[in-house]
Amino acid sequence: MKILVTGFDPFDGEMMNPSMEAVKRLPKIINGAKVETLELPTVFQVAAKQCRDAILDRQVDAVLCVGQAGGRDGITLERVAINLDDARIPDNMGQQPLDSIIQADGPAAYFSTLPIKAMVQAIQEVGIPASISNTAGTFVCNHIMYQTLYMAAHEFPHLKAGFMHIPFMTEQVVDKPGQPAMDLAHMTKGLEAALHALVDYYDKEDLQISGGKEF
Ligand code: PCA
Repeated sequence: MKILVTGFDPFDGEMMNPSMEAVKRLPKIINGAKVETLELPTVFQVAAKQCRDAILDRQVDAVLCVGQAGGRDGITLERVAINLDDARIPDNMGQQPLDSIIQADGPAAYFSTLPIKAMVQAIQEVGIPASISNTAGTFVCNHIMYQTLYMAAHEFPHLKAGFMHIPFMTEQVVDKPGQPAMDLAHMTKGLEAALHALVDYYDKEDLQISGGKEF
């Protein structure tokens, strides 16, 4: 089995993006699965095209895209991606779509096809805070999750796909008093635990446990 794990380049004036830093530090094999990694630009459409090229070139069975969600205090597995781009800030190419449908013939939303509850539980079991999130926002992270699930629905029926948001890493909040952060080693360990569970549950029903922290 082969899993593509992507991270993003830095955006919004940051020097680093913890998603790519964590992805770079993953082992090459997790729970018997080959781990392929890729850095995506924080750019609408371009990120989706590069992700599609990698899915085709590397013939992967699953894709987990990872991104930074500054302000969150734990690792979150996203449940849903919506068919909308609505950018608070310009992306890394200066594009700022507003209230823009991603795919005219696509559904309003796609649910993650990854075993998100099992992944949350696996992260918690290694001692790292994790929960399900019910919004991936409306910036490039929601965009890539929606686009990847759209590709899976239209071109790659075997492919399972989903998204994980991780907090700022500690170095990023030195100048942001009061903002939550996690150290990179913990985020990498949590990501690895989640991928371990992805392999265990790839062909199984996800766990039916409570995984959210919102009402
Ligand atoms: N986070 C952004 C895009 C890139 C990233 O790491 C987001 O949450 O949309």
